[in-house]
Amino acid sequence: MGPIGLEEIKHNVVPCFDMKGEVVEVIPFGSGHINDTLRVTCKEEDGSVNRYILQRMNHEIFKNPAQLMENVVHVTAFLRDQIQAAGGDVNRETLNVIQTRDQANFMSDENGDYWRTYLCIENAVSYDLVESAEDFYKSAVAFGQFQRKLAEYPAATLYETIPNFHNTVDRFAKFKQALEEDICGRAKDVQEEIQFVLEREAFCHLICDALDKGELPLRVTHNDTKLNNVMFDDKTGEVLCVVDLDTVMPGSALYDYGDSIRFGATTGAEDEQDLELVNFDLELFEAFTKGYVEGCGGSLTEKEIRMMPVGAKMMTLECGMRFLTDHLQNDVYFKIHRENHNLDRCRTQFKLVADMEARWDEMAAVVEKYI
Ligand code: ADP
Ligand code: GN1
Ligand code: MG
Repeated sequence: MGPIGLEEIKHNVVPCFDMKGEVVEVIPFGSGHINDTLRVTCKEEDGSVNRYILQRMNHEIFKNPAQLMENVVHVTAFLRDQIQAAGGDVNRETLNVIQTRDQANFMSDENGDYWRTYLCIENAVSYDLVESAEDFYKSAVAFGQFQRKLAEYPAATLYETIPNFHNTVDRFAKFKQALEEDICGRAKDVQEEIQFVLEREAFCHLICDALDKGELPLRVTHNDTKLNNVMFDDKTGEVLCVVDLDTVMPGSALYDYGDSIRFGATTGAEDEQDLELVNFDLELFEAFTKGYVEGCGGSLTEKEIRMMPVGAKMMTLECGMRFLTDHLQNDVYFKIHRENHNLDRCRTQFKLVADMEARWDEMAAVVEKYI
């Protein structure tokens, strides 16, 4: 996808959506690795301000934007009914799709780019780093509740927006293929990281095998539960909304649980270059575990809870492997902002995996408390 031109968007894309008022500002927004996100501010004649989140969907990653938007529209409608029944605020507690002026859920432009718009959740923030155990705990409750709210969702009607998204065995195979192809000759410089993955091939099977055998239940999960996909009220500090619904698909609760741990139960940022600053944090691990079990409201099975350390390590290893694969493939998947950015990200993930392995018994003891 090409670079983004704000003026062009203002004139060619924004007017296609049913936004209220005159456009006064269009600015880049957020720090997601996949879509291009903008915030559009409009002013009405009476002075009231309306804000929207406009996104250029990454259609190299999400091959079928129409199916993806169908998922999002159906899932958000389902959530909206529950929020309404509970007397909540439907404008702030779920994403709301703003249609185009001809009532479509997204549009494509002459460059072949796909666009969609959400109502901007007002007076809300998301965090790129865990600032307190309390916030992390709250995000855990929110992700647990999110999964619980979707427990009755007709899973068979959901499109798989990225096939095999958290199939770690498949991720391993794709990593090996990228290694064999080594299209930009980077493999020679990352031998230590490559060995780290190869030594853990057997581990990659644990969740896939348990799902195949029916030992773990398939649920409707979010699949991308990093902390910056949760919006907090900027005044009360309470969680308002889970965003980034592009990967809502059938999956394991361990994916949601584990992905949050990999991003949040650490003392360093995902792309920290000084690995001494990146340590697995057992206190944050426990805060999240407690919140997630509570948020799921007793719906997790004993096996799911026992396997939580596996989920945490699996999602961390898988993500590191995905960053390394992208580094070997010349950075075509995750957005990068500097040289070797994906390699830096890979290294933090592997540092966390190594820490988890060293503290495995302590992790097992923590989750045991919540069975
Ligand atoms: P990506 O897939 O690239 O991660 P996201 O959908 O997560 O894109 O959006 C990027 C960021 O934009 C989020 O982390 C969040 O901070 C912010 N954001 C997304 N949707 C909204 C919304 N409806 N209202 C306010 N902020 C939002
Ligand atoms: C991407 O979209 P975003 O930035 O919330 C990625 C996740 C990774 C994460 C790593 C669709 O999440 O799977 O875990 O980056 N999303 C997709 O930070 O691939
Ligand atoms: Mg995101």
